[in-house]
Amino acid sequence: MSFRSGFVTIIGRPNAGKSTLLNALAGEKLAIVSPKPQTTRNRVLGVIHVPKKKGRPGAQIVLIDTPGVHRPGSSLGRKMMSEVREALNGCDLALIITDAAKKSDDAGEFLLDVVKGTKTPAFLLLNKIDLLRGEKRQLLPLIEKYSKLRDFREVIPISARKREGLDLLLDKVIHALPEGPHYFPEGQITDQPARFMVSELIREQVLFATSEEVPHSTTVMIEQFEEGAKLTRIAAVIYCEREGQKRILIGHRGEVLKKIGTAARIEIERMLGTKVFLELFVKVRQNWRESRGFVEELDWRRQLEHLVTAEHKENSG
Ligand SMILES: Nc1nc2c(ncn2[C@@H]2O[C@H](COP(=O)(O)OP(=O)(O)O)[C@@H](O)[C@H]2O)c(=O)[nH]1
Ligand SMILES: [Mg+2]
Repeated sequence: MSFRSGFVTIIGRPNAGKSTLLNALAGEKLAIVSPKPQTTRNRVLGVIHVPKKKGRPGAQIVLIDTPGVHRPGSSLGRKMMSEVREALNGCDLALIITDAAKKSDDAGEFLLDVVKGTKTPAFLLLNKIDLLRGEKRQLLPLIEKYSKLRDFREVIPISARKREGLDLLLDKVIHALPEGPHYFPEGQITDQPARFMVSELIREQVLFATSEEVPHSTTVMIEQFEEGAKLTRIAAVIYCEREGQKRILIGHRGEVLKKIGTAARIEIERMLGTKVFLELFVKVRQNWRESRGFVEELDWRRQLEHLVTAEHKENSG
């Protein structure tokens, strides 16, 4: 049996458990997870290296976690949905994931359209079965609804959080993949730069510490990132859209910001394996979500381009 590899996109509504599944399969925290919809704003890539075993070839699965599928209402939303379409086009397999424990499955026309509209081979994953308490019959209407839209190669009940059904899923995914090369070197598990993952870990703590419109109105930009052998110095700006939100983020006597900073620092230290000195600032940038230029600036792929161009200028000037 020869080596299998391919790109596998995880698609679903906000909160279905896409990022939880990515982290569970990758065995590492690559994407931040929260109970709030639209936690994931960018495409997140996780590389899973699967050793060969009896009856199964070795494989490399390049998993792509996407922002939840929703009807976009802003520049940020449009950017998120174009990330979804881009990830879906040209991948080898799509994992359509739904929250099977939700009373009314509001799949959203938008998701159904996306599912219907692609010819990419797909699995249907019924997630959160740990919440069903054995009442698997509840799954039948869901399966019926989705099966009307298109053919699914497999329908697999899972619990991403409790890691149920994931071995079976992994086996099925590998068998659905074509023979292929190692796309990434052994040992590489993501394409996200540490700098970006740091900004995500800070944003995750903002999501936990705030509510209502504040999480959606917030974004994080890293201003300083100096990695030393023992200590990493990081300065980051949390952008929000209004003065009132800034007051909430800072809190009485700076308590909220302090809590965010401490919790984020612990997570960042765990990821980087060094001590971290973290400085956080809060700034207002009105309607940043509507600003195409700013939304583009937040994209780490764009930021990388800037870094490369700046270095190039320095070297040549
Ligand atoms: N009970 C249960 N909760 C889950 C499961 N998978 C995800 N969740 C929770 O659902 C919420 C949304 O998860 P997340 O991965 O951020 O969803 P995403 O928006 O699709 O990426 C989080 O609170 C998760 O802990 C599961 O299998 N069982
Ligand atoms: Mg997510």
